[in-house]
Amino acid sequence: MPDAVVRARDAADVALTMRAASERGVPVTPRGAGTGKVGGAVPARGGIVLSLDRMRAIHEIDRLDGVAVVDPGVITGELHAAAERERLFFGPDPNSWEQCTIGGNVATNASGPRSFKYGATRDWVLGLDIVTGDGTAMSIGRRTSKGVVGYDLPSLIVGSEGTLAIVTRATLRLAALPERVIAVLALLPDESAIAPAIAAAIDARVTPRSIELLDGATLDVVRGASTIPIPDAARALLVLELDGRADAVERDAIALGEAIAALSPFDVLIAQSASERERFWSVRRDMSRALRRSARFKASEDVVVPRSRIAELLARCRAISGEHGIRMPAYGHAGDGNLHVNLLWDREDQRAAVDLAIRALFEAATSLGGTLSGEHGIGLAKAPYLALALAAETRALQLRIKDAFDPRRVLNPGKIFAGDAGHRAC
Ligand code: LAC
Ligand code: ZN
Repeated sequence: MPDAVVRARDAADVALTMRAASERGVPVTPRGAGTGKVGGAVPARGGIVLSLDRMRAIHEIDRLDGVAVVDPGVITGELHAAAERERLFFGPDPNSWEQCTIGGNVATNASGPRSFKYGATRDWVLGLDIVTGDGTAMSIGRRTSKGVVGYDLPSLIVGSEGTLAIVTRATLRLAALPERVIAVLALLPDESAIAPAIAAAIDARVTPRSIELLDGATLDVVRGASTIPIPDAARALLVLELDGRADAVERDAIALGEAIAALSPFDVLIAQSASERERFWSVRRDMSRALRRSARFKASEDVVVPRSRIAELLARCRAISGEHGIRMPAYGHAGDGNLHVNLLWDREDQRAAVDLAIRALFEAATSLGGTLSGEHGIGLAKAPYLALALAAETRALQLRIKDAFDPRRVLNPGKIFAGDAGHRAC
């Protein structure tokens, strides 16, 4: 619980709060919609929760510049809709897009299925208005798509999880709205076919916007409830989504389907209608809830590896799962090598085994050339593991950067660096 909550109405409220807190050394935890997965918005050291939920105006959608200017409390889905009304497109699509906010997306460099083609939030941020830890307000970055003037500060703020500055306005890039979207669903006989299937798509000169995966352990959980028949022999499911001009997308979907069919004994399905596309996605979207129902406790991880190593990571998950007696189904954004490995358990006394399994998972991801988080960030939950991914000198440099923005270290203490809280079940 915080000691106080400030619901800022504008950047002046944010600056005033930060000046007062910084002078007195009071912790401030910025908060958007609170949908984050690693406890980033939890006031770990008490103090003030600074909520940006009242700052939710879309100031501009500029067709000619291809730019949106928005408040931090704007819901990501509202920005998608506002851009689409102008036949424009904002790429990032974290799964919580109906609730999460742009400020939180900037804080975590959020992304989702579409990042395979469109990148993460960082790729869509041009400029930011920020308030630093000592209450200084400034504009950083630009409105133009190009610009090389000094250090790229917006890129530094994106993903800094509220530890450097608070975003009070964002200038975002918009693209042209794709005319048509088609989904392709493929079942694979084993996990070693995942990376070749992605390579086959690229060889066919097709860039899907999404390449989503459900692994064999996940399929075992969802098989009964799935709207798509999933044979027992299928050990991986891919949902690939293509977008662009209608005629090109239709041709690409066929080329992609043929390329993947050559690797699988199962039929490749192409969604012919919006409702069929929705049916493919419902298998993926219901995943988290289906897994949640299948055990008393669930922790959801977010590791990333080079996509060629996905099968090895899944094999390591199976070994870790066997060793610690914790079920570990995985799903996620295969095109980016970004997997949500879930840990499912039923008894309180398995907690120690879960912690060992999580550490082993992080060690597996880093040893395969990957890292601790693809899209959720480090926050409170993964702070104890930071040293697995960042060397001492890198951590020291990052803390010196923090001190330049937040000399009293009042902004979101306990997050990213000072890992003193265990990983929480969600
Ligand atoms: C997802 C969230 C957990 O991809 O990132 O479903
Ligand atoms: Zn995800």
